[in-house]
Amino acid sequence: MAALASRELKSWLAVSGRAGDVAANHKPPRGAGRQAPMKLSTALAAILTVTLAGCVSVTTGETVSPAPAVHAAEATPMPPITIYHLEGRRSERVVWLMEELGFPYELKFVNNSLGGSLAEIRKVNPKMPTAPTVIYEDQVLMESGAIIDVILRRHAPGKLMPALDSPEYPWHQIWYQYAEGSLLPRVGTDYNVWQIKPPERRSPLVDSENVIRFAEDWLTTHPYFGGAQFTSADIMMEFALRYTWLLNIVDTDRYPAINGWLARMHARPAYQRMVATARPNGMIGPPVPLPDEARPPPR
Ligand SMILES: N[C@@H](CCC(=O)N[C@@H](CS)C(=O)NCC(=O)O)C(=O)O
Repeated sequence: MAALASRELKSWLAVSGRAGDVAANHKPPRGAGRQAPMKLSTALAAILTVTLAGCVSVTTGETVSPAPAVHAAEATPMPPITIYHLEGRRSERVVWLMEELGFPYELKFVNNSLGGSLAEIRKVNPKMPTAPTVIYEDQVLMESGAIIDVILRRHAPGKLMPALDSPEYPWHQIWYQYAEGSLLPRVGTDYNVWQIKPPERRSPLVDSENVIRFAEDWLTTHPYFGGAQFTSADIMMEFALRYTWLLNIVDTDRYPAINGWLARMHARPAYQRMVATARPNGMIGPPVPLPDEARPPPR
């Protein structure tokens, strides 16, 4: 997606024209530092960590320093964070998460200018200027999935993910990783290649249609990607599928379960608060949709 994103940025810069002011929305604290009761799942994780501490490395024979115990069971107060943001892009995931949890955050972006917002990101994260970039205590964080995981496990344990020992947990994890690990790379690759040279037939390998169909099949039998409840897997998958829909990589009418799920995600009050704050002018610099004739017919 990096190449795709860079190409998009060129067209964004070409079309955006004006750079507005850096929007800095400082939200008042809402429920920061709530304590949650210890869950069996987090207790098991702590026990496992303590058990594994002090192992001997098989390859080197050296004693591995004991790992500090995991205190995932107790929520530590959420520190102030600053989210560096591009309107309509992955950084929305972190804003949405904060709205779901009722945690405060500062949001930085240049209104209506993806190029301007990216310039702000470069100031704090020059080596890997991607959105989201998050200032968290004295660290500069990136990778939306990692940021969400850190916030949930440290500051909201037990929320927005199934219990570790529940049957839902493995599939929650699969979908959580699938968004960036399987879906978007294949969609991005097909989009880039098909723009240059529309294929005569579909690849026999897993392609963009496969990864979307797999998600559709899951949603025909489960209300959410995490199973019965809304979880952070839904937050990860929403951008992946919404953006995929904009690329016109498939005929979206063929995926009613995804369409229904997207509508439910977008109706969530926290999602709507995110849109009002983080996408005040709508989708800035939407990607150029693939022409219908550039994609092969469905299997
Ligand atoms: N896997 C990363 C992807 C980050 C990423 O590529 N973000 C895009 C925006 S959606 C970006 O910053 N693009 C700017 C560029 O590639 O120059 C994540 O989930 O945070």
